[in-house]
Parts: sequence; structure tokens; C-alpha cells
Amino acid sequence: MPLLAVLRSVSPSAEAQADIACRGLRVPDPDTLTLFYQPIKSTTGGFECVEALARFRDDTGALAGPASFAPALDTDAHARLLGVRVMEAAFAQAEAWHLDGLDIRVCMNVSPRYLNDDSFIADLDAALGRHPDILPGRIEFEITETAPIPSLERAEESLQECITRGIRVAIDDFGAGSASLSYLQRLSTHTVKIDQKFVSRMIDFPKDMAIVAGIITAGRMLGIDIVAEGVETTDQESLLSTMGVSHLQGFLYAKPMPSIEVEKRIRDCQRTESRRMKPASINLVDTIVAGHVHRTNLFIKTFNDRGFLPDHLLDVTEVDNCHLGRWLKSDGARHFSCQPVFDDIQVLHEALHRLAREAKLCMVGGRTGKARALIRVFEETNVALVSRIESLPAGTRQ
Ligand code: G
Ligand code: MN
Repeated sequence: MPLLAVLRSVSPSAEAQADIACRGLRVPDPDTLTLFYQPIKSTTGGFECVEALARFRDDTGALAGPASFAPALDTDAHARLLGVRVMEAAFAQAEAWHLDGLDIRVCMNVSPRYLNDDSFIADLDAALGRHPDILPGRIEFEITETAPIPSLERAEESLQECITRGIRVAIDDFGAGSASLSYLQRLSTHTVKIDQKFVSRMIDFPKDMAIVAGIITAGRMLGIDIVAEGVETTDQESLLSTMGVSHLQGFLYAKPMPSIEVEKRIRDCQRTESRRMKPASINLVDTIVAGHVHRTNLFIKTFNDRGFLPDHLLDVTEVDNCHLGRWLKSDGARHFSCQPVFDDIQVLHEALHRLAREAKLCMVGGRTGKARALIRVFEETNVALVSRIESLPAGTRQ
């Protein structure tokens, strides 16, 4: 659908406009919307993404962010009106950069209210249709957890639709809302962005540092990206990299800026050798292996004691999604892929899932004897796997 037709169809109704007016709320003029972009740095290299940030220009030419219009924007009509415009502008920019050979992901904020709107997925498809050269993997939707999500079920469905289309999903301002952990547990997400409040206070206050360390650890165990927002000092940078954060965003690197400037900044950074930070010195291997041993023991014990193999454990389709698998393909690979034993670990881990799968099929087919034999091989394979993980270099194990 052409953009003008979409925009005409999303104009707030007369009632919505009257309601906003009588509550005395300030409404931004959508025609003055402009996007600024703030680069996000990867700890393994240069700028990997930019966050698109909405700004509105007033009569004097001054720019205001959406925060100054927050109550008005938190209405269905205005959330969609702004959402459609931001999506259009950011998609057009992402497509232009892609066609221009700039390899960068564009992240944008999507209000929970718009995510819950019945039109959201149709608007998304229309926008993707208007920009056929976009690579969906270069788009990330940031869902803030500070604004309440009207219906978590509806939001889950919408986010799943985005993921099906190859678009990435981030939880923004993580820790600042009241439902952080349930969002992390319920929603499929590629990225978690730690709220800048914790980052700015973590050197002075132990609780903030513990919270930051906890979020980073969760991200490393899940194999998802963790962005620290609001990084302003090199002390914060150094501490975050010791804890193993994967991405950094803040005034230390760049302020939000117009697209033309951010593009120059990223190209300059790609030309100069960008600094690779040292990998995390806090390692998670002991936690990961302890969890894995509990899971495999339970698998074997359930078979021996009760004669069946639990479905949720060690299915072959789970090889990249189990506790050990997620870590092996992300944080584990980052730290240990240079170790000769690492390949062995991956092969044994895959074998373990295959054996579990075969044993389950035998049980279903009534071939209990064969299943028992496979479980014995499973146990031996697991002993070999665990001993190889434990042989990874001690200390920092890097
Ligand atoms: O919640 P969200 O992540 O979308 O917020 C991004 C906002 O944070 C932007 O408006 C941006 O200007 C601001 N911001 C980005 N980096 C920094 C920083 O290092 N310090 C502060 N105080 N604000 C920042
Ligand atoms: Mn954001």
C-alpha cells in the first residue's frame, strides 16, 4: 500500500483529537519528524548498528524528542501515526544504506501500544513491500519495558510474526520496568539493552553493578546480544567489557546525529582499524557445565527409574537451544574456539543429542533393549564431553 494511503487511514479520529485537546496534551506535528541515529559499537570490532531516534522540529527549528509528547503518544491513534512514520523513514534509510554497500543494522523503538495494535503486522508488511531491497536481519525492533504492554499475549504474537519475517527483536531499557524478568522469560529476543540508569550508577553503587553483571551473565548464557546503554566514561567501558557485554552505546562513542553524519562516522570507523576489546575475564563455564550435568543426570535417571525419556530434554532439534548449545555457539565460541579441544566438544555435544533422539524413537517403537544400549553410549559420550569441557584452560579459561 502506498505510504500516503496508509497515513490517511491512520489519522486520529475527530474524537481522539478532541480527547487529546481537552486533556491539554502536546501533540507533535508528524510532518516535522526527522530521525537521528546513534551508533552502537560491538566489543569485538566497530559500529555494528545504529539506533534511530525520533525528533520533531518546532517553529523555531529546535528539536524535541518523543519524551516531551509522551502522554499524547501513548494513545492508540498517535502511537500508530508515529509508528508508521518512524518505520517508513527508518526502512527507507536501511534500504538506502544497504544499496549503498553500508553494512549496518538499523534499530528502532516500537511502542508497546503500537505493537498491540491490530494493524501493526499489516503496516509492517506494507512497509517491507515498499522497500523490497531491505534485508530483514538488518532491522531490529526495540520494545521498551518501561511502558506497560497492554496485552503480553498479543505482543508475543506480533513479535513472533516479526521474527518469522527475519526481523530482530530487542528488549529496551531492561531493568527499568517492573516486568523485566518475565519479559526475558516470555518473549523471544535477540538483544537486551541494559537501562542507562544502571550503567551510569554501577561504579558508585554495588546494587547497580550487581544488576548489570546479572543481566550480562543471563545474556551470555542465552547467547543473545547485550547492549549497555548510556556509556559515558572509559571506566564504565572497561568494567563492562570485563563482565563480557557484547555491545556499547553512549556519548563516549557518539551522540545521536543526522543520517549523513552517522554514515560518515561509520565509514571512517570501518576504514581505520577499530579496537577489539579484550574478551570477558569472568567465565561462565563452571555454571554451564553444572547445569548440563544436572540435565543429563535427570535424563538418565528418569529412564532407569521410570522407563521413559523426558521430551523436553536433549532433543536433537534442541542442539542449538539447550543450555550448553546456546553457550557453545556464542560466549563459549568467543572464548574457547581457539582451543583444539573445542571442536571435539561440539562434535560430542551433537552426538549426545543424536543419541537421545534415537533412544527416544526406539522407546516409541517398543525397542526397549536397543534404547537401553543407546543410553549406555549416551552416558559414555557425556562423560567424554564433560571431561573435555573441564579440560579447557583454567583461570580465565581464555
Ligand atoms: O530508551 P532509549 O534507549 O530508546 O533511549 C535512548 C535515549 O538515550 C536517546 O534519546 C539518547 O539521546 C539518550 N542517550 C544515548 N546515549 C546516552 C548517554 O551516553 N548518556 C545519556 N545521558 N543519554 C544518552
Ligand atoms: Mn531504544
